[in-house]
Amino acid sequence: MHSDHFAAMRQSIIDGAPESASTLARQALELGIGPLEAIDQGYVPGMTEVGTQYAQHQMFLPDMLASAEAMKAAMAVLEPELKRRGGERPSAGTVILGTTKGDIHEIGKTLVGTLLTAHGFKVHDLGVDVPSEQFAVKARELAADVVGVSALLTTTMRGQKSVVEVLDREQLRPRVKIIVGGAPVTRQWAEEIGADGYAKDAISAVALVRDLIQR
Ligand code: B1M
Repeated sequence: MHSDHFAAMRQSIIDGAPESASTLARQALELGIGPLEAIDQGYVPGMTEVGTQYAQHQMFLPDMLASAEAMKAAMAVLEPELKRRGGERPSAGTVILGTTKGDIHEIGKTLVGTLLTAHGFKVHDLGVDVPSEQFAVKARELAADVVGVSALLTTTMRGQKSVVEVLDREQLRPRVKIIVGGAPVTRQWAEEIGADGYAKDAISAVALVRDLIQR
């Protein structure tokens, strides 16, 4: 029904056009398009196309950066709405979130945090390029239930293994559960490094965290 609108959203990301991305996000809400629907069907496909074109050398680093800015402009409109729809409710648990050391990709991790917050979890986002030890320090300080580690580069995935090792060494496990995610991450990798769970996207991350806390 809204396919033209989704196509325009996708194009705003490919064009690296923050103003257009944010205007389209506002219009989407006015048209009754859900914020998650806008992200999934409009903006994320744009990012996927950018990644493909970058890999094929049809786009370069500054283009990818401009696309990320456009994505952030859209998210700035959609995130408050996602959180608002989640509403106020008692905390379902505390989650520490961050992207591994050496990795500055933040969009997917931030989306995971937004959805967790919208579903009643208290989220402490450590940001990007986070040393493994910092996950452990915050988990202890906030008596966290779950630590979530994102990695977007094959080279920084090993930072997820390092977080597992540090939390083991600090004897924070098994009380604190560890989940991992990010484009190159697989369930097999999660099992191999001894993480408690893997989520392929932000929606399944919410279900996974809920499941791990209730277990
Ligand atoms: Co980068 N980059 N990048 N980049 N970038 C990728 C990841 C890449 C696949 C592009 C490509 O070559 N096709 C490639 C990685 C190759 C690899 O290692 N396999 C790549 C590269 C090579 C690089 C640089 C090395 C480029 C260079 O400098 N030569 C460099 C590295 C910088 C660094 O981190 N040290 C770099 C830089 C950048 C920018 C800074 C320009 C920018 C990031 C800006 C920012 O975040 N503020 C950027 C971008 C935008 C991308 C792509 C195009 C898009 C990533 C994104 O935001 N996707 C990406 C290509 C792609 O993924 N198709 C690419 C949208 C987001 C919603 O999806 O992040 O996958 P995603 O998150 C999803 C799931 O993965 C999951 O849920 C999310 C929502 O559903 N998920 C989790 C994520 N984290 C989770 C955690 C969980 C659970 C689920 O639990 C804890």
